[in-house]
Amino acid sequence: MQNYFTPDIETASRDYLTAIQSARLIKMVENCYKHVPFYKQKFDEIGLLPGDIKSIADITKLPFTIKQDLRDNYPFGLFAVPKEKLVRVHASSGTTGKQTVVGYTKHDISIWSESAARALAAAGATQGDYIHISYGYGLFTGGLGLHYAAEKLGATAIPVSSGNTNRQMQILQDFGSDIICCTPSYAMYIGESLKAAGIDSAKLPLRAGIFGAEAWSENMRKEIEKSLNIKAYDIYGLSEIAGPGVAFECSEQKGMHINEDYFYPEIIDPDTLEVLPDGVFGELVFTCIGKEALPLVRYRTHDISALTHEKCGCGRTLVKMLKPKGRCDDMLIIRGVNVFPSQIEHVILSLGMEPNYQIVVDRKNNLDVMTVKIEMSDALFSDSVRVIEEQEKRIKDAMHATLGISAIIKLVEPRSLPRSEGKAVRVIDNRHI
Ligand code: DLL
Repeated sequence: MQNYFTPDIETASRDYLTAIQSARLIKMVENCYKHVPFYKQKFDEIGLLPGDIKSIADITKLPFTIKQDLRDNYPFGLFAVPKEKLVRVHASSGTTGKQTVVGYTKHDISIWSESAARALAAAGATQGDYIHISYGYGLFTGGLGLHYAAEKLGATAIPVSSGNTNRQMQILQDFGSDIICCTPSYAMYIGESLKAAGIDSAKLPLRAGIFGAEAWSENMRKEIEKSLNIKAYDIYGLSEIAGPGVAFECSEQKGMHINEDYFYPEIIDPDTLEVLPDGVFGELVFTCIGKEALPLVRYRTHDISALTHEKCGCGRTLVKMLKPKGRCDDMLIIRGVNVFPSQIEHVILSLGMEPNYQIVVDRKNNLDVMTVKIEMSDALFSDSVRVIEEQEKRIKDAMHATLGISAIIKLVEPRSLPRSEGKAVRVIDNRHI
């Protein structure tokens, strides 16, 4: 039996969806033109008037938006509503300490919660279920996103947040969580920890998990399903567009249905910017056709995916995106946190260190571990071990303050890191997911 949250939309005809999308796009473009000076200027530059957009098919006439546009207008410059209408802001990491700030009106929180509630329902959640939320709460959208979704569904949110795995295990047992939401790597870690503690996952009521915020493979899915004795569902989202719930997996586990009545997707060739047909992988682009506070036009996600309108066995007609294959920029996702190598470089240089460094990412016990190797100057190298260790600690603290996650800092001998004749190889990602 399929469990839909909004069956009228999730199983709507293509014509009906197109009509909704067209009406919302027209309204959104007018809103952007009137209330976001950045968009008015962009539209003026290409001679586009809101009246030129008559249906969703006209979307290709609109310009793209990129992350840098959000940074250039930091923090609230792209908001289309006055402060009084905002009820929440979230933020994700930026390159030089500047975050990407996103805002929501009451209406925006409502459609985001509805979108993520569809994800919960698709994973079989109903009223009366305990939803164990181990995504981080805070500026990151994961925790609060699923939290509001659980409440919207009428289920019970358990706001555990991330970390403290012993407490997670205790709650899983004592409260009898039915559905868990966290990053897939944390799910693997919880599975291992249960095993190590001699707790049989088959005896827990837990029956499903909703995992996203980072790329994960089919093999990881199998491992998680086995170790936690559950069915594992993928969920996709990004803060700029809403947060978790932009797209979600159904019981077919073959791609994620996009909430396209709110977030209109396109796949483009990242080089030519041409729109690509169904089934062809390229860069995923979203237009927020239902949002008030931050209505981004054709936002380039840098995630590589493909769309498919093929009929889905679950009965949903919402278009699906295939599992993201990676990114077309250099952003790393470490324990669910977005990290740009340029942020790390900024910290290193601001502390007066040499500009020769290498970032190594490993996965140990199913957790991401980041090591930053930095070459010492000859002067520092000839100093005592104690001075070198103090330096390492200083960099570690600064790195933690900027990135929000800890890294292992290793100061290495001068001229010991490999030199490259072309682009420097700054990142070695040993995670094979
Ligand atoms: O990660 C929102 C989220 C929270 C999604 C909880 C799912 C669950 P950001 O921190 O802005 O937002 O990071 C967004 O994470 O552009 C992708 O590169 C990556 N990502 C998110 N979900 C998936 C997924 C949240 N299911 C960036 N598979 C996105 C692969 C994902 N990558």
